[in-house]
Amino acid sequence: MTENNNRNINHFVENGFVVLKGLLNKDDLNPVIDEYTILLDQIVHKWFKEGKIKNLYANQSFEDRLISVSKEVGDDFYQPMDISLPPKSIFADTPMHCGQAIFNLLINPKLLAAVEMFIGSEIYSNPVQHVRLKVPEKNLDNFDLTSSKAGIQQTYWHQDQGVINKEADNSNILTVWIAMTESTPENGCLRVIPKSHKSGLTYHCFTKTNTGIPDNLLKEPLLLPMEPGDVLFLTKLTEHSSIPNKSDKIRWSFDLRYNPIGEPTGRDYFPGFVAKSSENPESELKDYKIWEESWKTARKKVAKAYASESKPKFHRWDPNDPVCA
Ligand SMILES: O=C(O)CCC(=O)C(=O)O
Ligand SMILES: [Fe+2]
Repeated sequence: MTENNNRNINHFVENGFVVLKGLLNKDDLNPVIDEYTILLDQIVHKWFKEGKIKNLYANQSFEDRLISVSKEVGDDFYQPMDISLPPKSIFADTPMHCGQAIFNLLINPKLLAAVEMFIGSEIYSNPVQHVRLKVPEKNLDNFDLTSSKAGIQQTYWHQDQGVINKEADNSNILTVWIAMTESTPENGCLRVIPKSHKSGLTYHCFTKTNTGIPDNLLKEPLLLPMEPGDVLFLTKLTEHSSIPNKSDKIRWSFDLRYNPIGEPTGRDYFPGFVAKSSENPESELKDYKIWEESWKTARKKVAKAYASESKPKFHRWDPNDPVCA
């Protein structure tokens, strides 16, 4: 283990987070940018044909085009671009994106080598994973921190353990947050409460007026500006949120999660896979089509459960607890 690795692990253990600057480079990120450019083009053409949007915005860059489309369709652009099903209503036709470039990102060797430093060599890709495409706040005409639109607007204060089910409370889940664009105090970077992971699980509220950890339970936050390719590692107990995007551009990131193979993921109705295993390398998934298929199978099953009222749970909190009043 190098001195640098030791320093990073110590920072993570002591503070609950660490940023590995420049862990990924253009060769890692460009295939994802290309895949999302094609994805948006497909969505735009479909919606144009259906009369949902008035223009193709064909000459615009990915980011400008996304902003133009979002001005017409609001947050409808988000779910077809996310890399997971939503933690709410799921139907047989709920869209999501399972592309080759995203799968390659999930199993990126540099990323997994870093993950190994924190959770060991037997690595499971946890299905709690999202793209964040934060549009300029001024474009959001129904901005609402309680509505949990954490994919496209400011994210409320939470611990990742607070937004999964209890069965994974003993799982060593690691959050891996990847900056695709720069992430700044102006465009809505992340903030964390250093050392908050040492105080256990804080109460979370999901009421009409209150979402996430109530302000009075929080300490001093630290802003975390990041450059494209920088990767942030968080413990499942580190309190974090993001600030509003006051800029004119999109703030783009992915957050992935990994845990040691065999431990509950906290969303057992969604599929994960073995990303890396020194003990059993043959069990590593290499084919993104199998990954894509596993999400389609899960969607069918969960949509059926929804239709029959046996809805899966996405957290453990009681909105009537006095702390949420
Ligand atoms: O990017 C964000 O605004 C929120 C990310 C987050 O909550 C996470 O990575 O766990
Ligand atoms: Fe989070």
